[in-house]
Amino acid sequence: PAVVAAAANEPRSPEGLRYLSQPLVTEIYTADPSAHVFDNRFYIYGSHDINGTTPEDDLGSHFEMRDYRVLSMDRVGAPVTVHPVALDIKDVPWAGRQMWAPDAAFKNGKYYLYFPAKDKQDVFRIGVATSNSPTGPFTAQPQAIKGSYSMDPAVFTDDDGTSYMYFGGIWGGQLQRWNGNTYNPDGGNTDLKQDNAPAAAPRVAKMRGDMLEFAESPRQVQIVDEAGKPILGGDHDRRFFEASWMHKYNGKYYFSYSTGDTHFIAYATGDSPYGPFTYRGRILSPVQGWTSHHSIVQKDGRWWLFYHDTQLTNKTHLRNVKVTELTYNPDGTIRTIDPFVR
Ligand code: FUB
Repeated sequence: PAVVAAAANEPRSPEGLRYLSQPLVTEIYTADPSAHVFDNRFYIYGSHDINGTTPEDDLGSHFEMRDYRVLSMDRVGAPVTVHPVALDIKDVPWAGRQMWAPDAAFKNGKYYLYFPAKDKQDVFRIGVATSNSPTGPFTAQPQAIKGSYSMDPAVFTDDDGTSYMYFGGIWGGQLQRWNGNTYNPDGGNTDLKQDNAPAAAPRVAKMRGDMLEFAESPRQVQIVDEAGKPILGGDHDRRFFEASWMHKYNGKYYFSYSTGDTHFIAYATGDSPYGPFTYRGRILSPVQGWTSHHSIVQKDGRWWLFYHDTQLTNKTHLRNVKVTELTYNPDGTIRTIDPFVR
């Protein structure tokens, strides 16, 4: 009977489904987890969601985050530490509002926190802050990274030590307003509005050795179908929306991302960090909540998918980070994860 009672008390979604995994922490709201392993411990760099006053809209104005908190744990299932504020918007001279999904890197004996925020002109830029500790506090550079724009940075370091930043996101992320690398204020609030043309492309730029600036102008990342044709703007089930992530498995580059309004985490693979990447399928089916954002990291020979949903609040802007194991098929494809137990 005790077991039956425990099952009856198990949290369920508004549709009555059991969740695949439980929130890593409940004392603060967390989202957009970029997980890394430093010194054999997981460090999770994510958004720190707050309940602001701005009404919900398609630009994500209700995501009004103002600081970052780092989470850490020795292994999946071990206690999670919620570290103090790592970076506050008041300490970033160029930033105006909305500290969205960050990422981090370790190089040259230093930790780097990469974060997007709208500047004083309300244009998204990406900044960098440094620390001697993986949990901060981080000190922001006085200006955003030169030539950076849009949001959702993900910094990947290849086996040869070269680091690349992937970034961008349409709709509230403003990527549709960037023609090449030039800002077009008339670019609108959604996408390129050309359903039969290639979708807006995520961007990639090699990082300078000091990790503080780009070493080159951002390039467009091509995502193509099995026939080598670009994924089109109208293909909402497969086209890039936001939440870039890069990892390498068996020598292949896996570029993964959110499809936004269709709520999948999808992936595409290639032979170079610059792409092109061929669409391969879905990593994560839609979670509870509008946004989906993830990271993939290996520790002790196992692969982990960090993601978020809105289990704690059922409010799209008050999310909670989760983790579950990710597995590959023998041909290198990733088994799609359902965030609910059906
Ligand atoms: O958290 C704010 C934004 O929502 C992120 O930058 C996107 O990836 C989406 O999760």
